Amino acid sequence: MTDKEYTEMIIPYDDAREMLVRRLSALNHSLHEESCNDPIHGVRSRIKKKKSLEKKLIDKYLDPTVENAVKYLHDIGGVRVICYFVDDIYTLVDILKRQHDLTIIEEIDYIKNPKTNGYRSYHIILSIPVYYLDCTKEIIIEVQFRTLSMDFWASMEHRLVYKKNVSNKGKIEAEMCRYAESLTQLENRIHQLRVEIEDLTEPGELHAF
Ligand code: 0O2
Repeated sequence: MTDKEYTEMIIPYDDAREMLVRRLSALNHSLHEESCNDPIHGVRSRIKKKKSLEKKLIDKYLDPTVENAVKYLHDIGGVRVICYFVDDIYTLVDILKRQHDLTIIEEIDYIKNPKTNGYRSYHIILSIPVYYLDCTKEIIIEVQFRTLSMDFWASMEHRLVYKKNVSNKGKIEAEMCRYAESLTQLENRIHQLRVEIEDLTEPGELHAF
């Protein structure tokens, strides 16, 4: 695809990405008003770069055309939502699934079923309508929900080994897998602390943490 074709293709993806980020921010505000407990630590989003989009198509034995990108790639627009706790992720996913104009295309729960390398995250592929002057476009976006510790692990693993040719890969992967388990245990323990704190706190005092 040419640079011009790429630039034109990504416009609605960028609009959809921005709309979803705003929605998540509004959700965070309303959950804060309801329970004084913002579930979202931060949101990052990106549009896949032309080179990496073309590489992904070629890796799938497809011609790197705009048509193939739109038809076969679900992560041209990507949003990553970083939460404090695992149950925050499930709350947000449930709320998004109840928003009528969003269509859930696919869900992968790598939290209940982590990948063998230790990767944990909750992925949703959804389509969101983007309204233009003369038409409405349903745009597909990939949303990844992670806790802080899942994001820490995945960012490090992405930097060190994910889709990379490194020597000693097996050893590094095994070590990273052990760290994923340790982080899960740590996260579970911190979750228990949250429950203990909530049990000892009067409802009116919840804003204290
Ligand atoms: P990048 O560089 O982050 O964009 P797909 O690859 O999307 O056609 P697949 O493999 O079924 O289909 O999708 P999956 O497993 O849901 O992975 C999609 C994205 O999740 C990846 O995008 C990564 O961002 C993230 N991901 C999945 N597995 C791993 C993992 O083992 N380690 C890390 N660090 N991230 C992972 P990309 O395009 O592969 O990579």
